[in-house]
Amino acid sequence: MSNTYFTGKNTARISPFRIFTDQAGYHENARKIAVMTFRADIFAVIDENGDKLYEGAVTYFGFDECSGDDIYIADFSAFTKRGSFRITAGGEQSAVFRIGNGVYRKLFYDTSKAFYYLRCGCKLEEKYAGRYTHSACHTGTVHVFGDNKELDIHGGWHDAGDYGRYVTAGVCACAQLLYAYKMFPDVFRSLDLDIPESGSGIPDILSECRYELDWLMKMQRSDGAVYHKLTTMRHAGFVMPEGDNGELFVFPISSSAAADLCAVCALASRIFAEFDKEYSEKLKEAAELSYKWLEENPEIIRFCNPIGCETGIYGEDNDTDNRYWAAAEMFALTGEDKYHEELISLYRSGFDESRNYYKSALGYSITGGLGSLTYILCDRPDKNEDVINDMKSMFIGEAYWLADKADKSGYGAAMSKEDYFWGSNMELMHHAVKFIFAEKFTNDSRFTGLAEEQLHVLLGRNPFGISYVTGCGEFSCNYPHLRPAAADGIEECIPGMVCGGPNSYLDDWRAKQLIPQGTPPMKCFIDDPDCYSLNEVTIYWNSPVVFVLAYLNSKENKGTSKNRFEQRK
Ligand code: 9MR
Ligand code: 9MR
Ligand code: ZN
Repeated sequence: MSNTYFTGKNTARISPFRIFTDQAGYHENARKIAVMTFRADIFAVIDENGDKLYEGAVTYFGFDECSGDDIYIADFSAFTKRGSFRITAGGEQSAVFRIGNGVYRKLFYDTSKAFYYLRCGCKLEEKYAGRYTHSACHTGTVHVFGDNKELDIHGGWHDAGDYGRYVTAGVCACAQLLYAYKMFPDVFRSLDLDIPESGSGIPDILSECRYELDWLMKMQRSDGAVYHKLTTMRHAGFVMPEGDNGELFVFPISSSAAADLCAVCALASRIFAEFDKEYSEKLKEAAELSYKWLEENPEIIRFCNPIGCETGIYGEDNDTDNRYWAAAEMFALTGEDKYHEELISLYRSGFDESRNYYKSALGYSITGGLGSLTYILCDRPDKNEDVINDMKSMFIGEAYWLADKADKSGYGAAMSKEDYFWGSNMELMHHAVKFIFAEKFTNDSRFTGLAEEQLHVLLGRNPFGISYVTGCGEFSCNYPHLRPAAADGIEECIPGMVCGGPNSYLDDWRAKQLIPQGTPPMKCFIDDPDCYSLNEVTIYWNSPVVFVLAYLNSKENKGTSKNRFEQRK
């Protein structure tokens, strides 16, 4: 019997390279470390003709706990020539990588463009999608679960490898993109994503966010409550999105969804004010409506899957962080005292001690950090300086703790064993984002370059020498748990998709079958489309990568204003 849920493709490949580098490359003045797991005395940097351009001594780093590897290091930081190179040592070589300006530009384009490929409810035309076209999907009537009502709600991004659309997940991704824009507007002003809205005078990343925001606002009820998700009862098999004909439902409301929707609409309202007054006003009204609903419903309303529904839950057992974030965004937008007071009061006494870390977490489920950052960064004259300083020390303290982890890791990852759970690459990238803010808040050079180091791990400097972003590098993920990728018959996966990464809990049956018990956490990965707890993709794993790349590109622009942003190639 054929099981449509199982591709059964054997896609496991072993890297032909045994020296691990970032496969996108390195800025010329960056610290440049390649990692190897075998002993050699010297290493060399070679160019495309195989000519040796630099030599150095290999050093022994020590044993790395997360991977179980003995680590040897090739430090070629002093090599600053621009071009394409490989590292060689002991008869082995690395994948090709670049050094110079613009090494992350194509990736910035691809990871930002990924959201377009996940658009739901519209046709993806060849003009914008190249080979990855499909006709409009999920445009049917939507039933309100447990009610006789029907709604016309289409749009938004597919969440992930599945075709569900979930409010809290969508909000998180959208908010992180909006923050990226807010922090580094320069790099987004020149980022043309080749989407239908390109050339409208609004930065493409904002138009992409608007596609999601429009859908999110449709998930809001007229009383301000917000449906938690819109999916079929069960996940589709490996079919193209337009082939998923299961009946669509919006499922019950949750207070996290209402608070998150309020927060992202308030944030977007601030940003869109510069481009489209009317839209900004509409977003503000949506935010206010949900905030009012939150005030009238102070108790948490949790989401649980109704019987028979098997799609993602995104359940949360606490909504204080979501309400805190909403208050912060409303204060930033309006400056009104009532939001300010609510924010300060939640900050001071809303969280019990075991949940203090909620105030710095960046989502998807715990969003307090987004609230804290908004408060620190918004320009309102009457902010409470004590609270600001306290919030900053919280982020800085955490970043020092993460920096220590990075120092101890042979691969330079600010991760401990426990961090390798479902979506560990999100954790890795959130840590990168924390280094970026710590650098901004302290000017301590200890943080400089640490965000980049995390990216290097994502892009190939890891025990498999695999780049976890599709289409990036000679050896990269190509078989993610992504329905269109499995169904479109095209060998090369849509580029720019960030895979979840190693997960020591092996949360799906196929991963359990393929990966032996006791495998070190950092090695609990396989690029197999059936292992959804390892190599699925989601919008909120892409968004922090876009943030980090925006930061790096913006840093580069500042350093070398002469070098024009060559969009893609
Ligand atoms: O494809 C689904 C994936 O997107 C989800 O992350 C995952 C967990 O909710 O579920 C996957 O769907 C599986 C379903 O839950 C059980 N049958 C097999 C499906 C995937 O092959
Ligand atoms: O990213 C989510 C992960 O943190 C959870 O452990 C996991 C199981 O609940 O669900 C993940 O989210 C999936 C969602 O439920 C359905 N769409 C795909 C998401 C990524 O795998
Ligand atoms: Zn769709």
